[in-house]
Amino acid sequence: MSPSPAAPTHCPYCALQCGMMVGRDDNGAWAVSPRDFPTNKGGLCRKGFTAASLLDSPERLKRPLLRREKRGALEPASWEEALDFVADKLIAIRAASGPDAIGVFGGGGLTNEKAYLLGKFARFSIGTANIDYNGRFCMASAAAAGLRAFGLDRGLPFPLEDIPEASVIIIFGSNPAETMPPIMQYFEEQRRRGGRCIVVDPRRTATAKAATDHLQVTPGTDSALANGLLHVAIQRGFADKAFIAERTSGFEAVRRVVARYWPDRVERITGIPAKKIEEIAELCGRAPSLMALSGRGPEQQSHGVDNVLSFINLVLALGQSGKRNAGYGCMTGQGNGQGGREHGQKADQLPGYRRLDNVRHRAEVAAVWGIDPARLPKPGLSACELLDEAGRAIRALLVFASNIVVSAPDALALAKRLGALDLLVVSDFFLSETAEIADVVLPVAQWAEEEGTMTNLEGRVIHRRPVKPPPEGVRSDIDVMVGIAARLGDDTLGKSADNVDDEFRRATAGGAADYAGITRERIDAEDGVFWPCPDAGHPGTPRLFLDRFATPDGRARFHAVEHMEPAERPDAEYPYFLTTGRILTQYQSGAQTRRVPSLVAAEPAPFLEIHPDTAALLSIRQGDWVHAHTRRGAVTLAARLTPDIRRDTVFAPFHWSGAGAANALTNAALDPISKIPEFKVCAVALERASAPTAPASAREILHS
Ligand SMILES: Nc1nc2c(c(=O)[nH]1)N[C@H]1C(S)=C(S)[C@@H](COP(=O)(O)OP(=O)(O)OC[C@H]3O[C@@H](n4cnc5c(=O)[nH]c(N)nc54)[C@H](O)[C@@H]3O)O[C@H]1N2
Ligand SMILES: Nc1nc2c(c(=O)[nH]1)N[C@H]1C(S)=C(S)[C@@H](COP(=O)(O)OP(=O)(O)OC[C@H]3O[C@@H](n4cnc5c(=O)[nH]c(N)nc54)[C@H](O)[C@@H]3O)O[C@H]1N2
Ligand code: SF4
Ligand SMILES: [Mo]
Repeated sequence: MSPSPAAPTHCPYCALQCGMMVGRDDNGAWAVSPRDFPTNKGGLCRKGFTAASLLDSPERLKRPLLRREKRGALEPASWEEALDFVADKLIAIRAASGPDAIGVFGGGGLTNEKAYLLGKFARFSIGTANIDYNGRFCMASAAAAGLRAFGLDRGLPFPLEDIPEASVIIIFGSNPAETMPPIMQYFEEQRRRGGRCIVVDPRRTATAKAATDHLQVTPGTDSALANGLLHVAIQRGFADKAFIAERTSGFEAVRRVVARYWPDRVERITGIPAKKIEEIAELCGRAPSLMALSGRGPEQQSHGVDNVLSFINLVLALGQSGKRNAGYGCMTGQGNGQGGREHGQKADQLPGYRRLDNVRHRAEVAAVWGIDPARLPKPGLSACELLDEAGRAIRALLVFASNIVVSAPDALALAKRLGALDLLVVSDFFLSETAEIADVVLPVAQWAEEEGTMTNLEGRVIHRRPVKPPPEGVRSDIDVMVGIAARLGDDTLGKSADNVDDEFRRATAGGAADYAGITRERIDAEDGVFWPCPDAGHPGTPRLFLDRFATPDGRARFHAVEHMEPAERPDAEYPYFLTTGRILTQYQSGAQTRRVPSLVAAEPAPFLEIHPDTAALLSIRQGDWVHAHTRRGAVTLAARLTPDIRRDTVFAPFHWSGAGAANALTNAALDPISKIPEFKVCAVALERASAPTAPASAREILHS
């Protein structure tokens, strides 16, 4: 095959949405080359570079698979048979148990148009209230905190180009050097200009090493740290009284609470020396411009919303919000983690960041759909609650773009719940671990075979362009939804799908996340357009809150936060903290990146990071097998000794399944507001093991 001209598009993976060219190389294989786009400035990480190799992967699903007998094997089926099978079951379940017995689970990797249509498919075609998505595992705490404090949730309220302009940046619980490598260009530039960058993380990560300061906190103590910093800053007279009076409300309660977080006490909670807390507070207090950026570290906790709010309090009290080159931002995760949470695949939400419990919002969306607002269901169950009801109130689950068997917390319990369903349907392009246990697997097109828009971590809407047609036998997620809807008696979803670009933008018009003016032509001409952008003449909004916050009175709101312990703390039986997260060369559940040979070669197996002193106490040497167990499950992992982690903490990446699946260990304790699970903190016991335990696949758990 001869090389084909490369076409411009974006990486399928993370929220940076790096620009790339995709075409055939001299050997006829699909290949990626970097493209100069404002987010990545020509940079790409190894995952992005190798993404196109999966387009022609021999493991690609090209025919629907059907489990005709409950305990039988998955066998090839025609599309007609597979969709008929799904629809017949759904109709029977709906008749017996009502529409809410059908759950829909979406993903932050879906385009805006697909996320929009999935919400309509669930609420209108099926009529269920119960749709939620994997973003609930991701930035739900930051989103809830942003809504509470600023009246609006957009990951970063400013473009990346503002980062180098900030004089001081606090990165709390994010490791972009591994999770978004090209973004480091902006932090490096900030340092070159003499800025200070403080990383708060229990591990001395690649990001911490690139920073000027590292605060190696005890897991689960970010809010105590933020309260301590604010305590010192107020005591030293750095509170911005004019800003607080003019642009905020609720400061007094925060002042009272943080008065009790004197540095010695905060040192005892966080492990950060009081002197260091004073130094950093002074630095923040004097900073001409301060940014605080959060990642999943403090967010994926049972007090995730409070953790974020406590840093927002610091930024607000110092007058470092609602102006250029300053403010709080969340570094969103998945490719469309941002857009995916704005357009209706979240349990409480309608397109345009509208709310299902708001009468006006319901009427606006119902008008676009041409239905009576009463036909819209009430808010449904959030992701973990939905999965917990599987096989109980939820009888059927349709999964689009998530590999929950690997990525949800307390995975062994989840596998049992999924096994109790009457019907599990998975739409994917690979036989993920979740697809493996499904009753029906529907093979769909990949990123470079479809067109749509995505919204990156800055709120910049970008254009995903098709580079090649999908392989024969493969359909799109949209075809799947339309095919099922039609069999359920809804012929209108097909019409919506034909004009989904247009209908989607109309459905957002007038909402907080207004995309009405964001056409693909504009995106191409302007390197993306920032929402809100209500009409064709509007320039888009790279910077939010400069004049006013998005609350009804225009003021940002303080929230007094008391530091609270995580749901589980180390004790005599389970003496260490376990935290989980990511490594550079693997993506999420690994369903994609564990199928890329060069990434597998780089990091072939899961491991456990452990401090050499801790390892010595347990007679564990480099590379030894370690049996790690919690109140929920046990795994065996190879020990990776590193002085970069706290002595009381171990770290496991969650990209693998089977015997090394980190989520067999994690705690599904939820934040009461965001309903995010506590992936980042639980208590674990460790012992040296002589051999790895046999891998327990979800399929085996189900049938044991
Ligand atoms: N290589 C790679 N890149 C990715 C992804 C991937 O899977 N692989 N996934 C994408 C997605 S969906 C997301 S959400 C982002 C996530 O991006 P990040 O938020 O950067 O990733 P994590 O590794 O989950 O967590 C960040 C850090 O939190 C720290 N941490 C743990 N507990 C605490 C705590 O109590 N307090 C503080 N302050 N820190 C703590 C961990 O040590 C870890 O270094 O990455 C995106 N990019
Ligand atoms: N222990 C622990 N667990 C975690 C986390 C953690 O830090 N620690 N982080 C959590 C976070 S932040 C996240 S975002 C989740 C992510 O976890 P998952 O939701 O499992 O994310 P992926 O592994 O990306 O799974 C996406 C699946 O959908 C497929 N897919 C991709 N794009 C499409 C598409 O357009 N259509 C369809 N139909 N399929 C598609 C992929 O092949 C893959 O099988 O994991 C969470 N789990
Ligand atoms: S940083 Fe994210 S968007 Fe960029 S190439 Fe890597 S995975 Fe893709
Ligand atoms: Mo995420």
